[in-house]
Amino acid sequence: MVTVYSAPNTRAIRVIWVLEEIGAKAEIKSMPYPPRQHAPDYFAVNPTGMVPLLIDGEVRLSESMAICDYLATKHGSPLVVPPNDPERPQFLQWLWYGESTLMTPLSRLNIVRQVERQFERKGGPEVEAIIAGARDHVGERLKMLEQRLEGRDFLAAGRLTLADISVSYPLHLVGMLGVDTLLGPRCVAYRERLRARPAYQRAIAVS
Ligand SMILES: N[C@@H](CCC(=O)N[C@@H](CS)C(=O)NCC(=O)O)C(=O)O
Repeated sequence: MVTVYSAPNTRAIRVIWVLEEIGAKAEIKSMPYPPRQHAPDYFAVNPTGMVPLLIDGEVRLSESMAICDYLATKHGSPLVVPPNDPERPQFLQWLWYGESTLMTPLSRLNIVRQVERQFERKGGPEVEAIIAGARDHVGERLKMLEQRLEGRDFLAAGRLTLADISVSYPLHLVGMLGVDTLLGPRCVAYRERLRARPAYQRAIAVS
């Protein structure tokens, strides 16, 4: 059976959501976050200490979207838009946007918040400048998502695909980081639409 190492509120949600959408069984090993602090033995399994990690026989993968693609393709799921489909380019665009363009400034914001929590105080003007820059970038980058969602429920092919599952995580992080005001109305409705899926709710509960 497939094993997935996970922690709450991490990119492992994407993987477990895919498993739930395709109805595939897996053993989910959920650890408190961050595993490097709360589950140091995990370093013996994954030397980066990061989640998610998938083990399927000889196959070991530790990039969330690679795992999602691997699982969905293995099960012949319509979550993947195939190479000959005219919607494939847009599928790829939004799949990568979710883990690169949108995640990059959110990760900056996340790191600053974690350090502030660790030292129990706000940073000086330099730190404030990093926060302001990251917020600006998130806001700018969300505008292209807002535009894409005009007249669409999903990002590509008129159905839920891995592109939506990719973008769902940075949208989750936007909420966790308390910058929801950066979301336009279509992004808010889109996030709600994704969250309303029973498979998503089950994934959140077990991640
Ligand atoms: N690009 C990787 C990023 C994985 C990643 O950053 N995981 C975070 C949780 S979302 C993590 O495990 N951080 C803990 C750490 O760095 O110690 C992916 O998509 O899986």
